[in-house]
Amino acid sequence: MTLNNPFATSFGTVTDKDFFIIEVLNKEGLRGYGESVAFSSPWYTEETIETNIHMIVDFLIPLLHKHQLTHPDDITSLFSTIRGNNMAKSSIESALWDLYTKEKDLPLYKIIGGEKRHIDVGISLGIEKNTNVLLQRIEDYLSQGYRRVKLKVKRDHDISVLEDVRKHFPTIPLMVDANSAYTLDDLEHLKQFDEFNLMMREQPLAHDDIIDHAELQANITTPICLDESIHSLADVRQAIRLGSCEIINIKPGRVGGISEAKRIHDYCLDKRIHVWCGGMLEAGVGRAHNIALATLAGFTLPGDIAGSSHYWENDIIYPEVVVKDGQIEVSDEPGIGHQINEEQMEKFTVLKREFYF
Ligand code: OSB
Ligand code: MG
Repeated sequence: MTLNNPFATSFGTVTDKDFFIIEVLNKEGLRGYGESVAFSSPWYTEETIETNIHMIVDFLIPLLHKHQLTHPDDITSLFSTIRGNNMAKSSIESALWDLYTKEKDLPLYKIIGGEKRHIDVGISLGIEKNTNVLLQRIEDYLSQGYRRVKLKVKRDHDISVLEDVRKHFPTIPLMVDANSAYTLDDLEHLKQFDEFNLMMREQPLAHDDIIDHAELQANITTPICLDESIHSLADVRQAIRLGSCEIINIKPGRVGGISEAKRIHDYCLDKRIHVWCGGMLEAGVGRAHNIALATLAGFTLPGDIAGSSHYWENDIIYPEVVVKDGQIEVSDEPGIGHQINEEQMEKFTVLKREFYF
């Protein structure tokens, strides 16, 4: 599907997004849906669409064939014999959560213990060539009510952008995401970000680091938020213990699914660590899972969960996700609370594979 707004990060630009949907059917004909959030190339993590398909077909489905599952929470440990590949795991796990909650005839958000009926959302804006374009886009999203603005930054495209943005918007809730663009050699440069009253700075250093982040955090006042570095609750525990960050961006795809995302949420709530739900430019299925997750009480900060129309001309779900006054109203329908738009799905489908149990 082609993005309405091509998305540029410190690594490159996403214009078209390939992805796949897992559909699980039970004997009664109920269907659950999950979305892989892997990209076509391994710029964000090592996973890709193709590696996901390989993992699912050759390892994860055979595991499911061998074991009888009783609850979606059991999937994390069932899949733990396969190392990593969390996005592949999550696409199946989240589909089974949707099916399980539809079988119970209850919304996913209620079954996982969510409370909020409305969730706060922010907008994540890619790198723009021209600051005036960026300022205009910020203005647009603020006027639609989005509750905070996240800017992508990279070397040579950071301090001057922040100066311009703060000149025009001195008090808006603002944060930056570097997608690992810096190293500790940039420490003196990185200290300058503290002047802009940012809510947080997301993943400034290497995608697989928590040690250097701890050193950086000790030298700056703005909270660090980890994204790429966090793949599990174990990673969160270590990062918190080391002081590598003060905030966690939770993405179900990156941590292997809804269950692990909830475990991280529960741990952080207990430790009074703020969390929020990140995004992966999902289509409607993945977005609906993120919305359900973000209803949990510990999601205290606005998520990267924009409305369908920010991403797509036509989403693959109905109703589409709508943002009103910076909030999304959570559906009370069973499962993920949105139906599949079969016509849209069909239009974008290039390959289907079926597996029998
Ligand atoms: O780093 O949070 C990120 C999109 C794709 C991959 C990584 C990231 C992002 C975003 C956009 O920031 C979030 C969204 O609007 O889905
Ligand atoms: Mg990020």
